[in-house]
Amino acid sequence: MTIHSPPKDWFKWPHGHERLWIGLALVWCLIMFAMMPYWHFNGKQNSTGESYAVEPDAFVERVEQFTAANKVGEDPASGIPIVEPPPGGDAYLLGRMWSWTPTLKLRQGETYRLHISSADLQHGFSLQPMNMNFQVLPGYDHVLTLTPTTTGEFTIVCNEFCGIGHHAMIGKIIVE
Ligand SMILES: [Cu+2]
Repeated sequence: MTIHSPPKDWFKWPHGHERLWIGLALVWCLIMFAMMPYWHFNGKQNSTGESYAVEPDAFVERVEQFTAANKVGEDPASGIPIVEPPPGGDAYLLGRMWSWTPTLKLRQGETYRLHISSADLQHGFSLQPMNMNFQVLPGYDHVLTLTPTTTGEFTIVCNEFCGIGHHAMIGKIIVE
């Protein structure tokens, strides 16, 4: 079998419907591109972009201190502490293979500064059913300014594949 190279004049400029579809795809790309800055300034569920460098061990220590100071209970099934941060104050959430800790108990209408980081590798914070998604990286304390507007139980799933227990990496935020 021989491989033949295409004839020298193989390229034909798009024409007719082909041109139309390329044009539509290009316009759609530009709309999507413009939406990125638009949502940054007008979206209601955006990150404020506030983040700080932190050693993973130091963050784990902060989470432990926060948990010890504000613990109100424990999940009977998982043993994960339930923590109620002071209204209007700082809350901490740690992602690690393969859990989210602690379970946070928040109050509707109060604004919290939620510090999120990872103890090991990259995880994804995905709050359901709100579908809010943020990257969780070791070495970065990512601060989200959060004001719960609805009460109920919200599930945190990890949306970055992080190993064999990834599917079981489920956390909880309770809003009362
Ligand atoms: Cu994960």
